[in-house]
Amino acid sequence: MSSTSLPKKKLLRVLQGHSEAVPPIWLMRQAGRYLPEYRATREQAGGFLDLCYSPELAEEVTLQPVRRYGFDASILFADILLIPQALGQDLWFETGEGPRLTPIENADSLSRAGVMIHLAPICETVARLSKSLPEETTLIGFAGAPWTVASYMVAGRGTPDQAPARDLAARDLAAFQSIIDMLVAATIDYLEAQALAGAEVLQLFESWAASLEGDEFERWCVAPVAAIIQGLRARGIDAPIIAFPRAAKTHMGAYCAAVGCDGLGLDTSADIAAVRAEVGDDMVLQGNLDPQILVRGGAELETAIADILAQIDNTPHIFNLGHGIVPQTPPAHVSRLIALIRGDETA
Ligand code: 1CP
Repeated sequence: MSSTSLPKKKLLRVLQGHSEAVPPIWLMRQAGRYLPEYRATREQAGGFLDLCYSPELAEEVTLQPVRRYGFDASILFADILLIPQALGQDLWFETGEGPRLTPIENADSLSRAGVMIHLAPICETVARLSKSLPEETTLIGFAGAPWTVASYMVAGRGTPDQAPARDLAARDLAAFQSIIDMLVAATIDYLEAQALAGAEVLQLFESWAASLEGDEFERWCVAPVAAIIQGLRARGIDAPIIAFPRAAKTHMGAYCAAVGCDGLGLDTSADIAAVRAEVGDDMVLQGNLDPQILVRGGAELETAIADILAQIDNTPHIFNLGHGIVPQTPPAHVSRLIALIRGDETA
């Protein structure tokens, strides 16, 4: 890939296929409970969903980690489960337990009619951020990939193995397909709106890719993500798109070619050099430091970072974790991580 004028933002340069001596860095869930200022704003909002739907407060928590650490990117503060709620499914968060939805078995009770009205506050957060972020910081919008989102819609909660969704897909393929189709259409509208509001990069989170293999992986993980990316391109949205099929048991070269992503997120189990050999020189990779090593810090953190930097070796790569940062992470370890990446030995 080449371009006549290189983007000013480091993350966007890398997403055009350029390697950088010091890779750009951001962390999944970089706004979150490990930061005292996040906990304070969440308290002020009243609840997690109130925080997501308040453009002013969601903007504030998105900016907090950028202010504190100077990350190269910020990710919109929202959640992958806002789409089911926008489609008409009940969603709430049980304190200390996570999301709950009233389980569904088909798309009969869902409607696309109000989706973009419901999600308008999220697009307003994006618009505010595109004005308030520092000029070197890239704004990332996101959505969940349909299989992952549907797994919560069918089970009504997070599950270790996504058995309820796998079971529905096996029992009543047409019913499950109707939920996936609804999600594909709504996600294209939603990501298009985020891009038009100012999101410069889009990421699709497929957190539960590991529960499907073979034809089922093709049908429920590959085809819907390919359809979303194609749909966005057909509408003229040219923002780079990062797909993150966490722990997928598939050939990554084939996955990238089939979905048409510009970047690929790697979970903690991935071997960067082996994936690079599979996907070729142009695909941008992202990840994959173990969030638990960031919790422990010390010499182990230094070794793990040096190891990743050695494997990146002049290829287009975005430094990140292999999954979201956990609430137990000491904020000082994040400062240390950034100093080590950027070679600032005084930190
Ligand atoms: O404050 C709190 O207690 C809520 C914790 C929290 C946060 C900070 C949740 C609940 N969601 C979020 C924000 C969030 N979620 C972001 C914001 C941007 C950032 O990264 O800083 C993003 C991108 C997500 C995406 C998300 N939500 C995913 C995909 C990534 C992943 O972690 O695998 C998933 C699976 C969810 C669902 C969800 N939302 C929240 C929780 C605890 C969960 C997981 C529930 C489960 O599986 O049991």
